Amino acid sequence: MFCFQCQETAGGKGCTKSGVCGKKPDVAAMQDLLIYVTKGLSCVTERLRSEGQEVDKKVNHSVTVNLFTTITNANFDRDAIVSRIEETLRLKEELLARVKDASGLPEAASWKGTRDEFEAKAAKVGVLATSDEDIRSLRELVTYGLKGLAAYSKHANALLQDDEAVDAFIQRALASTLNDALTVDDLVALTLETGKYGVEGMALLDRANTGAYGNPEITKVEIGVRKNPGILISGHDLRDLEMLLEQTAGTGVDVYTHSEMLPAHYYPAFKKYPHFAGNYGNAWWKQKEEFASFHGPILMTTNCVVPPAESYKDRLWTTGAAGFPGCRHIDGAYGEVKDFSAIIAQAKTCPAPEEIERGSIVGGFAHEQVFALADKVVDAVKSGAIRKFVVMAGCDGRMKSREYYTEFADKLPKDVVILTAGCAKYRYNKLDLGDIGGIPRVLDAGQCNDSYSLALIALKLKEVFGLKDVNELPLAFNIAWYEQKAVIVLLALLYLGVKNIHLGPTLPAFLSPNVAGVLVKNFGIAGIGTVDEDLKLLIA
Ligand code: SF4
Ligand code: SF3
Repeated sequence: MFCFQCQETAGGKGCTKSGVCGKKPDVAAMQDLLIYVTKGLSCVTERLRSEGQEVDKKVNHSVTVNLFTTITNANFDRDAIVSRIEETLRLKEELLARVKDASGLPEAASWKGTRDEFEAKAAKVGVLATSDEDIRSLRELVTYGLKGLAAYSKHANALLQDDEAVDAFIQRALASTLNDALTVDDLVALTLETGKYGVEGMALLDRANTGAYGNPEITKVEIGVRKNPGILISGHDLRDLEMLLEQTAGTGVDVYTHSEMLPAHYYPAFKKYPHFAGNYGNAWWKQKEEFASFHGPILMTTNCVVPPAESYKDRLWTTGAAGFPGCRHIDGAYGEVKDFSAIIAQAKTCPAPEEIERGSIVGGFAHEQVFALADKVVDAVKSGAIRKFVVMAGCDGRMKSREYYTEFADKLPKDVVILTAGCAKYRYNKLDLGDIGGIPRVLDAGQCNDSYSLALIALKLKEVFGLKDVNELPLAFNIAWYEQKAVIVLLALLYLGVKNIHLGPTLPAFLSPNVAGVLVKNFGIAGIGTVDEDLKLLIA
C-alpha cells in the first residue's frame, strides 16, 4: 500500500505497511481501485456532457459517495468498498453504452474487471502509478480537494440540494487527473479551479443547512451528562441527526453530540428537542476512552472513525459513507427516512453516560450571527479593543505536536480574537479565554465546512472597512489540517485570494518540493514554527 493523504502519514512520507489511522493494506488497495473506477466513470460522464447528453443525479451521487468513502477515517470496511467498485463499474458500463464517440478515452473508462481481478488491478493504479513527482503531487492535491468537496456536496444532497455545476466539475477534474497531456501549469490552474468550486460547494451546503435548520445563533452547550441512557452522534451529517432526534423523541433516550456534531446545537431547529442533551467528549482521536465511558450506542455519520476497542464495538453503528467491519450499518437513500429503531432499542438497555466533564461551551458564530454583531465588532476594532483576529480553523489530530495550538491560543494577547471552525477548536475551546466587551475571544462558526462562514465574515469586514484586499485586514491564518476536507478549505481560501496562511502541524507529504515552492511563492503558504516565534510573526 501507499497512502499519504493525511497529516499523520507514517514518517511524514507515506503509509506503506499499514495506516497510522488503522487502515489495512487490503482496504487501502480497494480504496485505490474505487478512486480509479470513479475516475473512469467520470471520464465517461465528462464525454456524455460534452456530447450534450444529460447525466442523472444518481450518477453524481455515486461519485460523491465514492470519494467520501475514501476520506481518512471514514470507511474501513473492505466488503462495502468492493460493493461500491462493482456498482460503479456497472453504472459506468451503462453510461458508456450511451456515448456516441468513445475515442481517446483513457483505459479507466473501459476497464471492467471482476472481483477476483480487483487486487491485481489495484496494485497498478495507486498513487505511485504516476511516476513524475510533481504531476503526482498535483494530481493528488486535486483529488484530495475533490474528496473534501464531495463530502460537503453529499451532505447537501442528503438535504435534497444539488448543484450540477459542482458535480460536473468534480467529474471533469477527476477525469483530468488521468490526462497525461496536462502539464504542471495546467494542473496548478486546475488546483485553483478546485478551490473555486470548493467555495461553491461550501455555499451549497451552507444554503442547505441554514435553509433546513435556520441560521446558527449564539448558544451555550452543556458538556456534562444527564441521568437517562443516551445515544452519541458523531460526524458531520445534520440530516442524520434530525432523523435521530425525531425518532428518539419521547423514548426516554437522550441524544448527545460528539466532535464535529457539536455545532448542531447552534441551529434553531434542533433547540425544540428537550432530549437533545449536550456535547460529550472532545475531538475524534480521544474516542477510544470517551466511547467506552459513554456506555450507550454511538452513531458515526461520517469520519472520523477510530478502529473501535472490542469493549464498545457492538455499540458502534455507522451510516452513510462511514463503515467499519463488524459494526452495524444503517442504510437509507436520499429523501428516505432511515430506521434508527435498533439503535434506540440498544440505548434503552444501556446505563446512562458517565460524567467526564462539567460546564458549558459557547458557539454559534456563523456568518449571520457575526453580521448581527457587526457594529459591536467594528467599534471594538476601531477603538483598539480588538487588535487582531486569527483564524485557527481546521482539524485536530493525535500528534503531540498539536499541543502547539493550545499553547498558541493560551498565549495570544488578550486583545486578539480567535475565529474557528472544525474539530481543531477542541485544542482550546475549553480554556477560559474570556471576552472583549461581551464578544467571546473564541468565535466558533461550526464544522470544518463552516469555514465558509469565516470567509464571508472576512469579506464583510473588508467591505465595512472599505479595504481593497482581504489581506489588508487585521487578520492572520494559523490553520491546522488532518484530512482531505481541510484540503478543500485551504484551496477555497487560496481561490478567495487569502495569502500567508500558516499550515500545521506539518505541511502535507503529498506536496513535492516544487509544488510546495509554487504555493510558497504565489500564496505565501508557510508551516509553523515555535509558539513564541509565530506569535511574533502573526500578531506583532
Ligand atoms: Fe496513512 Fe493517513 Fe492514509 Fe491512513 S489516511 S493510511 S494514516 S496517510
Ligand atoms: Fe475533524 Fe475528522 Fe477534520 Fe470536520 S472530524 S474536521 S479531522
